[in-house]
Amino acid sequence: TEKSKSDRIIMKSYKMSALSADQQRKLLLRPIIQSDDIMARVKPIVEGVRDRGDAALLELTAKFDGVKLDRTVISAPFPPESMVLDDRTRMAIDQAYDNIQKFHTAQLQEKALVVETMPGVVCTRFSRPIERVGLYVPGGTAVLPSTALMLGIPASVAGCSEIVIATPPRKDGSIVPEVMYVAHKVGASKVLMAGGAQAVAAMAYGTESCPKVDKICGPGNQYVTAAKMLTQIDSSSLVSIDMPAGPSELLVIADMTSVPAYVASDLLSQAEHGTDSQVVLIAVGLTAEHLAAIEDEVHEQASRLPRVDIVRESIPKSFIIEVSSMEEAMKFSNEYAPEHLILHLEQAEQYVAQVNNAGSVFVGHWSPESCGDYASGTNHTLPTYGYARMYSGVNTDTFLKHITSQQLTREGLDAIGDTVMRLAEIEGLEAHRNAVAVRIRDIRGQ
Ligand code: HSO
Ligand code: ZN
Repeated sequence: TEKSKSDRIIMKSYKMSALSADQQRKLLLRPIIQSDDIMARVKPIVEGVRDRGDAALLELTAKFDGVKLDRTVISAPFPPESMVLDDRTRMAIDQAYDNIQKFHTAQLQEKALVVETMPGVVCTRFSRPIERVGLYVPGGTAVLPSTALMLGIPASVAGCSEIVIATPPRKDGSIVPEVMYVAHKVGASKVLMAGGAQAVAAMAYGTESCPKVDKICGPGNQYVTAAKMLTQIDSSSLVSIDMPAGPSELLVIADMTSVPAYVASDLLSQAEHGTDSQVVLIAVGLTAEHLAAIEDEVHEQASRLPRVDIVRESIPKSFIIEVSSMEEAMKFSNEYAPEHLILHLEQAEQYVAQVNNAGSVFVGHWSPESCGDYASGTNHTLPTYGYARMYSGVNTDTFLKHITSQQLTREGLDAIGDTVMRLAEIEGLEAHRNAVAVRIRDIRGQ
């Protein structure tokens, strides 16, 4: 209605000192991501693809994406005409690619770790790529080549031999050229033209034309997330996933040195992702005028956005908390464990040491989240929903396993033997003890 169109776009606002412990705890919660209802709808889709492969996949793509395809997969080498881009687009993708590749290559620890724990007892750890990986690139209204970069680059840097990129086709049955170009650059072997739970199922179980993968990574809606969780717990698929994904979120900590227009622009950049996006502003010792200036900027900038309808829903669900010290701000932020944390602070870099839980941190007034979303080098596939407490974002290690090895010399075994035999005895595992004892007898000539 006309009225709602002119309504002020405003975040909820609290003062920390006025909130009870219980109210504070409620503000840390996110909306529920996995309802039983969604699981119940996803299960038959996953089972259909598992049991009937490509045929089921084609039916589901017709049903959900409204396009009748005659095949499910495009295999490399991808036709040049599928990735035609204008120069500005290609140059932007190339620069982002180079930065992301630099940062993810630096994460590779190519040399094995070798530690002699006791004389004659050498333990090593070395890494190997996960052979076959499936990368989910969401489609829908938005074009998301950035997600293809953020998943495809670490997979290629890690050395995965089969990279499958799944993304829903457009109405004309084609895949957006930007995603095809990235698929080509990262050395993907296949592009699966499917989205949703059905794409996840195809990669988890394999179909006639889609290879079965060992790990599935990437963000997605609730159906995609539900399918990832379902296939992961099904031992017959033998597949793992990167992390549980929920709606995007951002927490900004701002003090009096912050620029209202910058703060507002950052909040909105995250709020435009979806109606369920979460944005939080922690205002540290701001005057009423400064806070009002930020709120005005939020309203004015939001009103001019093409995605204002999304922001109109996400911003009123978001909130501001006024605190009087950085200590309070950091405490709340660490408890909230945001996917993204922006420090709009004087000497912001001093506070990085106090960050314990966050997916990725943006330090100072000149570091908008958008740079990390697209091109600076860090990954944008990050833990949401408070999972930043225990998960890392996607990184090169996501696509590797670490294998350990050990080699003992005769002297090494002699030195450690009694310890192992005693521990085996305590556990009542005689065969374990014996594996050492038969050798020790020879060494010690008993
Ligand atoms: N902010 C998103 C990533 C993204 N932004 C993709 C733009 N494109 C992850 O939370
Ligand atoms: Zn973003």
